[in-house]
Amino acid sequence: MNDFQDQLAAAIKQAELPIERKWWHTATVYQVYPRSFCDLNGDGVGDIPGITSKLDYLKSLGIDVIWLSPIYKSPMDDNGYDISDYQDIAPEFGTLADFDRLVSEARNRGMGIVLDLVVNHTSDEHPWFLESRKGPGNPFRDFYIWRKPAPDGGPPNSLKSSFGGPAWTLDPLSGEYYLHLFSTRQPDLNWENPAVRAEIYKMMNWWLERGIAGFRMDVIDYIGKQVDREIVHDGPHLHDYLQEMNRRTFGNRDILTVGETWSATPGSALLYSGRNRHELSMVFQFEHVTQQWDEMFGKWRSKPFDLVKLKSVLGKWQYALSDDGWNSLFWGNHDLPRAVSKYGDATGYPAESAKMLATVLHLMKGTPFIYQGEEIGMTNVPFTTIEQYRDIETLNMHRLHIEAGLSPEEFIKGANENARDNARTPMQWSAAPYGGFSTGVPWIEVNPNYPTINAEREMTDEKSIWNHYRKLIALRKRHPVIVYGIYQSWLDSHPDVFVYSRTLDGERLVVVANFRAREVPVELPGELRMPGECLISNYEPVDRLDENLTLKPYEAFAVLARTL
Ligand code: TEU
Ligand code: CA
Repeated sequence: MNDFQDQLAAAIKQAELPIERKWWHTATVYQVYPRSFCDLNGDGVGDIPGITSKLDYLKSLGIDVIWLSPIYKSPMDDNGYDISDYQDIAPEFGTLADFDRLVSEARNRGMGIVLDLVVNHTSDEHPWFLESRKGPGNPFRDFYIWRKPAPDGGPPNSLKSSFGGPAWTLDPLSGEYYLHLFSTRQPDLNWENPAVRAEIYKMMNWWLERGIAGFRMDVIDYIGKQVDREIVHDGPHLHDYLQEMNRRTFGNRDILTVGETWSATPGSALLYSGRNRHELSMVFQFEHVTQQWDEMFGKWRSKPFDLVKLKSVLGKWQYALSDDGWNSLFWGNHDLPRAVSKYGDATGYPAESAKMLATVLHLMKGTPFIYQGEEIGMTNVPFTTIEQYRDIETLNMHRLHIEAGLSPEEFIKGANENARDNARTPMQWSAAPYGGFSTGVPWIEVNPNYPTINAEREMTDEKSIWNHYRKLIALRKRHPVIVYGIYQSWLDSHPDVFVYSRTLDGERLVVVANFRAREVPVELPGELRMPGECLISNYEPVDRLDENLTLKPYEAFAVLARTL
């Protein structure tokens, strides 16, 4: 036996330990950004009845779980991530009755609804904050984080807001500063206050009683913050709070929970999702995202795409959570650019590269998340002026960067590549006006490519991106090796090609993907060369892994072979 076989045998033994199988291991999640998904009443804003009207669409794709970005009552300073009432629905999205109907119609089709839990902060219009700002002595004062000014009258310390500028705003009423790690209208809750935690748990139980299938937890790595020590993420009590939350809310229910944790490392991911931790099902980690950002200017100045690094980051997470914990798998979400624009070739090889990316992601170990429109190959939007942008982050950053001397053209170039607005243009349903999203003028412009990129067209074409996603989702249900197989990467330093295998119960699945818009020769390692069954391909099926392959532009396929 060579080294590789030894290692593999050991790993398989580990994996065959009785790991508790969960329904969400085989599930595929679809993220809906309600504002931009489907507008049924023609006011230009997507709504809950619109989502309900598309359940059959999602069912036919094979989706099991729908994660809704926030639908709660909100002044919409950050499109709903600023909540003014946790137990009501934003009127532009509908009513609680609309929501209950969505849950039951989804359940009728075997699908669950996951809500976005935004409890690091509220809106400044939340009644708790309205009370809190009345001054020291108010029973709600300690629901938020207030500090006296520094001796010079400035902010208490140097914490910064993600959306630019200081994280502290002075409230003239009491002469104290409140903390907001996001916009000035998103004051941070004080998790050190047990009364805050009790209110949150009560609210979570109220939604659980309504039959939801889980929570996606916004910036959950921030709730243990200790502001006086300028500790924001991974504070000393973060995991205590999560264990308490688990115990007092969803712990005895079979739901899916996923934490948004930009700070996660493989080590902390095991704390969140390890089998005996009683915290979350899994977290979103962002290392493959931030690794593409500039060290100085972050996402507003992109770096050339580096496949070797991408492979090493994704591989690191696959290995780290192979025996314990669980990975989430995603390319995009409502905060990120469109996957095909970021990692593929949206102009030269849109369909090939979108399918390649889907293949690589969906055949890894973890729960795949599809961001709305990704399944039809939606791309970044070519806005040319700042007036077309809507996102508070883009607008704030525009102001700050222009003040700092960046030219407007340069800013737009960065925004074209990485602004959150790219993900938020309306879902392109058809070639009808406004892409079939609405009969009225949408709140943000539709991507002008909707006549060619739209769901109606994708669904009728057997070779479409949509049908490719559909196949991948179905494969996961049919082949345990995709769900539980041991991950092994190959050709780690190859600059153009991603190769990995998954092994379980005498089966081996090999995934080969070309990340370039040209033909790439590749020499496969001896262990991988064998005949097998092609499960999926974005060109002609390949049923033999030979020593020397020449991959077509963005070619990707997966071959399943028996090893025993
Ligand atoms: O995002 C957390 C977050 O840190 C992002 O603002 C991130 O820094 C940015 O998108 C990257 O440029 C969550 C939500 O997903 C986001 O939509 C909210 O704006 C934010 O929290 C505040 O709730
Ligand atoms: Ca509407």
